[in-house]
Amino acid sequence: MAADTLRVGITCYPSVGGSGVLATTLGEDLAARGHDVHFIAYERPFRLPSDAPRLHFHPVAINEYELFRFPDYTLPLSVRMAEVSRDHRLDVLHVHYAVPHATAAILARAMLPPGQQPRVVTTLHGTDTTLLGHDAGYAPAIKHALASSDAVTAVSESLKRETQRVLDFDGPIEVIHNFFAPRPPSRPPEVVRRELGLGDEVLVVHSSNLRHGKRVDLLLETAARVRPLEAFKLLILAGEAFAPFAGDVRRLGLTDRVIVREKVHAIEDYLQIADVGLYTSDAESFCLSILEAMCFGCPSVSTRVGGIPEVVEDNESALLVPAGDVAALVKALETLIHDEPRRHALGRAAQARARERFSAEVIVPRYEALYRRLCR
Ligand code: GMT
Repeated sequence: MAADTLRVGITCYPSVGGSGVLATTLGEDLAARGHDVHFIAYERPFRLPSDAPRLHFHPVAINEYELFRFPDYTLPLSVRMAEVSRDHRLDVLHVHYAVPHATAAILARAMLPPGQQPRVVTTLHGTDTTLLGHDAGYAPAIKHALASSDAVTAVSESLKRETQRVLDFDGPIEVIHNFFAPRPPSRPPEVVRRELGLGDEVLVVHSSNLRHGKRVDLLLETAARVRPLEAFKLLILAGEAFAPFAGDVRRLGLTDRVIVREKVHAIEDYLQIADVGLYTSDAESFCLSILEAMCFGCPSVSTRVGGIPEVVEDNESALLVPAGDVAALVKALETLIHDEPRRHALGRAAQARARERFSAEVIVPRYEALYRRLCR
């Protein structure tokens, strides 16, 4: 192994979600740069390739004992983290999302003798602060895990400020923005357009886990108020089942306007034909989905919340409107549907911004530098 090779353990939520996507992409990129990367989770992260050199996956087995009403993940995870750290002499354990990953990493480190302890890096992604940080049953444990980490990073300045405020945390937090490294689409654009039954409509895309904060109600209401309805189709790339919203689609007269694809792996196939992104969230520490669209020259209409104004500039690479303002969302979306030159200008600016600020080439060396600083 080369002297400058790092051995990095990564734990994330392996399901469809921004933090898991970011962690997986980071691991892939670190491996491509010659580092040894070990994923530790209850399931293989959904975008993790199975054949890449230097990428390893260590499953965490969870037993369900009759004795316990709720199965415990934190302890088996910490034991697996300690085993992998010891067996593969990890330099760094990088955990994405504080609960319970940071707590498990702190425990794993404490289980190992001093010479075998990895450095613990905790990356905050959003709801670990903005939701759980408000819960008195979690906040002290989150704050303890952050204070015990060797380094804490947040995916936006906005999330850093929220973490300081909500958790009253005064330790150092380094802001390292998210990045996205798109893979080449697996199918030509015309094949994907045919699959979706698209004619010359503008394709509006929304990609999320559909949780409450994404405000799918506002997303559909916005779509229903756009005129003329025939000018666009709305493609929803759903990380979770869309069934709970199917009734709203019918009620709003959107049945022939909305196309849904659930748990899509080859997201690039659809992003390559996307014209406008639509995001109506109440809160968002970064919004990786907006960045994913930017990488394909697709500008978004979005609410101006959390870290989104760090990702895009209003009127330059996106149109931002106040949270909850459906009339403003409709107006902005109609503008981009009908004004093709404006849409393309914003899209070009969005793509350039994604390359300059949020590419793997820019962001991954920041994590590498952090790991090296901690391991000196
Ligand atoms: O959006 C979610 O609820 C999922 C969550 C996650 O942990 O996957 O997303 C958070 O992390 C993403 C990656 O850093 C960010 O792009 C999202 O903005 C953030 N979500 C929220 O803050 C609500």
